[in-house]
Amino acid sequence: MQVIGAVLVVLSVSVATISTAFAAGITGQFGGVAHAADDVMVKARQYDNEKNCSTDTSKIPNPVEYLTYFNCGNISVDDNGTVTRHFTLIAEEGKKIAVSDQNNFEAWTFNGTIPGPTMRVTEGDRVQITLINSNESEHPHSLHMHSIHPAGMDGVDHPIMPGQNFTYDFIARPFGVFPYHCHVEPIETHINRGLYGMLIIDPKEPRPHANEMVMLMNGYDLNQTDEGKMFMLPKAGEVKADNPERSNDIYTVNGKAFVYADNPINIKVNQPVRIYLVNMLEFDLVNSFHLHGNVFQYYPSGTNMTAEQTNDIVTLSQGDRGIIEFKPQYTGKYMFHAHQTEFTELGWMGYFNVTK
Ligand SMILES: [Cu+2]
Repeated sequence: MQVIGAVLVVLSVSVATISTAFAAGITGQFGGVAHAADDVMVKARQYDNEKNCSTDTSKIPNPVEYLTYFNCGNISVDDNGTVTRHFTLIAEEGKKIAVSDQNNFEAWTFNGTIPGPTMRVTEGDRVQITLINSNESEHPHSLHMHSIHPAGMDGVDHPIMPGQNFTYDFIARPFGVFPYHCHVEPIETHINRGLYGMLIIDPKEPRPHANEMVMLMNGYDLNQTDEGKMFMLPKAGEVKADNPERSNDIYTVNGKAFVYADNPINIKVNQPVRIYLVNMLEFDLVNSFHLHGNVFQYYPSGTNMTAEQTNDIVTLSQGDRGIIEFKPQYTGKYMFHAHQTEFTELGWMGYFNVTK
């Protein structure tokens, strides 16, 4: 932990040094450019404010807070007016996470939570995500994001060894909602252990104002005695024995079973709600979201500003995601849950509490 702390300090010092030096340079030599850069910064901060970005990027949100916790990184603006957002993710193993009131899970985490932080950027931003693999880790890790980027930033070919770090650097595009996850084999283990989260790339023109929240659907196989196999085809003439079947014991949104049944989400009649929905469930082929007492507009992957369907259920395969929008019509308590009864009974269920 001390080493991580030291690395973090070094990182923040160097970022501070660079931005100070940069600010001095632009004010001294290019007053007009500095002014333009300031304008870009003001606009970026305004938009971040509308997006409900947290002012505390090192916060470790609990599952109730996770619903509306948006980490928009640390911003700087260069003399071309490009906004750069810098994020730091720390991969740690041996974490104990309460995945239900009764169960602690032997987790691997990005920044101490399952799922990892919701990172939020704007289309066209330069995004730099520094992934630090803790000194105390026993496995390499990586960061694979969905969306457009060069091969070297894809998190597949360069696992980061314990004690090492790497900065993923890319231009955010297209707008939409994307999962991110560790892509080190056996992938099912690195995912089951908890190394995933959500990246929202917002359109340059803001979506209509709404009460925004994230729901990342996941599960946990509590039996970690068999951690899965590497990709391996059978040798010639060999009949490959089936892997022992792994299955989920607990299903949740945002990491903890029944968290929004115990803490219903307060929303208001006629006030639009927007849910960024991602399915990171491993072992089960599909997951779903069903809303009671209403219908919603659904935008697959959030990559289009026009809704594709009006529905009360959306079914998603592994890694699939989208945006749900609805306006509560009546007051009262409304369930939302997976429309697979087993998933619901094992934790994937919550309530909206609609008031005037
Ligand atoms: Cu990993």
